[in-house]
Amino acid sequence: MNARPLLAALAALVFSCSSAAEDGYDLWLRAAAIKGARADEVRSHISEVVLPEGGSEVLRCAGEEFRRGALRALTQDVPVEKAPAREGSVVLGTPASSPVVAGLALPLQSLGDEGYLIRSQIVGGKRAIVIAANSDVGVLYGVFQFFRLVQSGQPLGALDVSSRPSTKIRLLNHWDNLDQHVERGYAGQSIWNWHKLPGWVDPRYTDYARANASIGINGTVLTNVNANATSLAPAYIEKAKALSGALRPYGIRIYLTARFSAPIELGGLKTADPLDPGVRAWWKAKADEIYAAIPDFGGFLVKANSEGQPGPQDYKRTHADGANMLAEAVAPHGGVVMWRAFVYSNETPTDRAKQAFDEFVPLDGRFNENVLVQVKNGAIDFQPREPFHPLFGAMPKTPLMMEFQITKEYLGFSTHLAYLGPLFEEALDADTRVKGGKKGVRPTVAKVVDGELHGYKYTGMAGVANIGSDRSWSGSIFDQANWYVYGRLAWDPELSARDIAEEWVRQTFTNDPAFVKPVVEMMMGSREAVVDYMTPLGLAHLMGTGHHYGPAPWVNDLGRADWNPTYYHRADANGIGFDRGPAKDGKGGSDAISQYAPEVARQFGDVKKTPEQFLLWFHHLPWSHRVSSGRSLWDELVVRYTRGVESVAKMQATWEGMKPFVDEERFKQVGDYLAIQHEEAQWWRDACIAYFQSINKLPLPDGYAPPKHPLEYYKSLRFPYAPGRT
Ligand code: GCV
Repeated sequence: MNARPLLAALAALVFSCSSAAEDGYDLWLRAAAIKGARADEVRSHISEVVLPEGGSEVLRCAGEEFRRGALRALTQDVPVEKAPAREGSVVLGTPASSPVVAGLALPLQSLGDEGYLIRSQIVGGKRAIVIAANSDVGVLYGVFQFFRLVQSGQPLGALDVSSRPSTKIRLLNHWDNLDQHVERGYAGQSIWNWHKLPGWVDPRYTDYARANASIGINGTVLTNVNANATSLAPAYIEKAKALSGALRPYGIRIYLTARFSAPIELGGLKTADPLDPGVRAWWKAKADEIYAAIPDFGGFLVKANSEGQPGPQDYKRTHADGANMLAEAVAPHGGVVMWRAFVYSNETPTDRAKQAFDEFVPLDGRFNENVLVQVKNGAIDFQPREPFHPLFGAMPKTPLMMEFQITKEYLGFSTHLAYLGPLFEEALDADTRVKGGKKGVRPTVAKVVDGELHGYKYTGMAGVANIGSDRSWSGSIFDQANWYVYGRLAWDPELSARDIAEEWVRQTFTNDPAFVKPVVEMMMGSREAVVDYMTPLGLAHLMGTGHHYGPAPWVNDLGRADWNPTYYHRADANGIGFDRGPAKDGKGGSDAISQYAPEVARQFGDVKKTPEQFLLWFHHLPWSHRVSSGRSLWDELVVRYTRGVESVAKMQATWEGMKPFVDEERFKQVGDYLAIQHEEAQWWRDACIAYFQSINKLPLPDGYAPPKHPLEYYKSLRFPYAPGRT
């Protein structure tokens, strides 16, 4: 590699970036120049970099990332050597690529295919830091981890860090349409410019790949699960091939969504019946065609027989029949099929929360080895808070992938500050209490997903991306933290949301404790604030029709019962909440609780033992019901709604105090968005209180202000152009 042109380019990059506005484009990889004594310390540990000669594209990227990181941190390049020439060198490589690394006999075995080791040790008589792995991508991940330590002010003197991912497939799911509209996207248009591909490969794709690799994401589903068969047409395979070329050097594989009816729409067949030999042959040929263009294509993601999407049930076949047909097509190439469990039907007379379980549990053991069933964290739909999905733990013979939503469809789009780390952590840490898994392993959702409990061969996590064409990628600076925390937890579900928030804050803003502490605190409380002002005490799905922006708990006239907020809250003059306990005398609950393991079902079935945060998810209770604070349920709802608004006011005050630490542009954007959030939190509170009060006719507790407007005002609001619509 000729170092000079690269150096010149990197130097130009650093200096152009340092004078540019802080618009968030550089994400957590912003890598501010380090100053003072810390700069001397860092310099003493990275006086040169020892790189293997040649090597794969991925390894070359690891070397470039190292040099870029060093240049940004220290505003000077580090010399490249073949062996340590001076004290304080950093050695990168695998035993296969680097004779220096091979000579060190490092304990790499336990790191698997993607893990890394970072360690301080003497190499060739010189003090050094070694970043080593079994694979080139492991080295790349190690370099990113190293700069995480550098940029977050960690000591570098005695490093001994090793890490390997808990899940194999760590994906973003883009709900991006071919016309660049992003379903549930609040950050502009899709970054995939299908029209200009394959001729124009936007350099932004490389920045996207770097950002993802830096947090361990190793794949991306380019297209919406509400799929368009055109994405599998030859011209689009060429476009996807060009994209895969941009992402591959950073270890990112591409995946596509498969529209189940594609054999009819693209192939001109009369049927898409998964047991039809012609249909099977069509998919096999399609898979062969894709793999001929993209040899490391990851596979297909499928939404079938859900919200109007075609699927195997159109032919009276099962989800397993459909998934297995596609799995057979990609298996010879090492691909996988991710089949979504997000299915519910208006025609099915049971609680929507029960339907995925009822549909999929009987199919356990009937999926091919390379099928993963992808399950949302909760049984309804990415609400501000849901109990964990009862499918986790209930399909021991089928790999279950976690699906989180990073984009905030139900949590205030990109103008509300809501750090999702606590939401993800709460779901992953939930104890399913299922029996029969590996002895000694606590059966948490994380342990189901990472395969430890049931010994799955394939494991994975998917996050519905919040990325778009906005300069800030995610629609706001703080929404970048949600992309970041998702990636970090997909790598290691045991990490703490708080630690990850701190890591992100340090890299994105500053290491100054006067900033880090209050901002991490603010982030950690932010999701709970949203729960309070939108859906306290286990309420769910009270959002406006279609766009899901703002409150509309009164809506009861939609085409499908289970799209109406009234279906979820069931408020009447006597009480509120969804009874999911057992049915009594033909009346009462939906019995959704019986889908959980017996101990969990007992807890959720008992009003006194149900965690208050899920109270109205599982129980229909009188307005006068006493909650743990001693207040009536109604008073408690009002208190929580109000508390949510007050929490946002506190966030505003915290942010005001951060002015000395933040550049003008980011300070202003965050402050302005918090003002929008405050106004909208008040709107949520007032609209919900006005509506529920119109039903129960109860007075507000003393000292609590009435809604600012009459209910009719809130009902009259319309948002025909809210972003992200279907
Ligand atoms: C992609 C919710 C969203 C839809 C989304 C669907 C899904 O219903 O509102 O936009 O469709 O979930 O996850 O498939």
